[in-house]
Amino acid sequence: MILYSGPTCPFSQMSRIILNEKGCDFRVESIDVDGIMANKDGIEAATLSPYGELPVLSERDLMLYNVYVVNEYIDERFPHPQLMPTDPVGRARMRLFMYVLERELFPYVRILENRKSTDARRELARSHLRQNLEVLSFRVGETKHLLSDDFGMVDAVLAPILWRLPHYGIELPATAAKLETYAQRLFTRQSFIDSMTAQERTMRQ
Ligand SMILES: N[C@@H](CCC(=O)N[C@@H](CS)C(=O)NCC(=O)O)C(=O)O
Repeated sequence: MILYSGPTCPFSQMSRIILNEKGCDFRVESIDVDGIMANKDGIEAATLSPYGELPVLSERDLMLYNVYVVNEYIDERFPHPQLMPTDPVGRARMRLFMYVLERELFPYVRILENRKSTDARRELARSHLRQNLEVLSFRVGETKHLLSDDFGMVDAVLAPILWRLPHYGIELPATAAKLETYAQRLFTRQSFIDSMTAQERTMRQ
């Protein structure tokens, strides 16, 4: 199994975390989408998926793109530990929550990740992301992780975004203290530590 991954791409890090949680056999191929567009073997992100986006997961003749499709495939292919809830209601709730994150956080993360974004767009993205994270903070605290005590798919989605906040120039307001505590818990998880590239490690000193 090969994960084509951007060395600073938060979406790729989500899949790296999931793979580490599973302890399965995989290889990470690093590709810089914004810069040289190819890795040392000349593999270009644009040729891996129709949208030229990372992450992409390859296993034999299967090529998967879109971080949610990739993550759910890994979760089903390697069932232990299970990162989606076992019951249909729990699974639907988690998918709904992840859809909300896709709508409320991902567009701003993409703007901040895009080296071509203007300063004005970045500033607006920072402001929206900060506000939406503050709202999210009200959902944190009743359980050890976001939706339950167990670490789940939604936690793997949030961890790379929360890790990048200082790098994005975002400081959480005091009202989001619960989110900060939750973030620190995620950062000490072994699958998260092992998922980090050298560049990602320098995003928080
Ligand atoms: N919604 C995408 C997000 C992936 C994404 O935007 N990745 C960025 C790198 S962090 C990318 O590939 N950007 C290149 C581009 O948009 O052309 C997914 O589901 O996988």
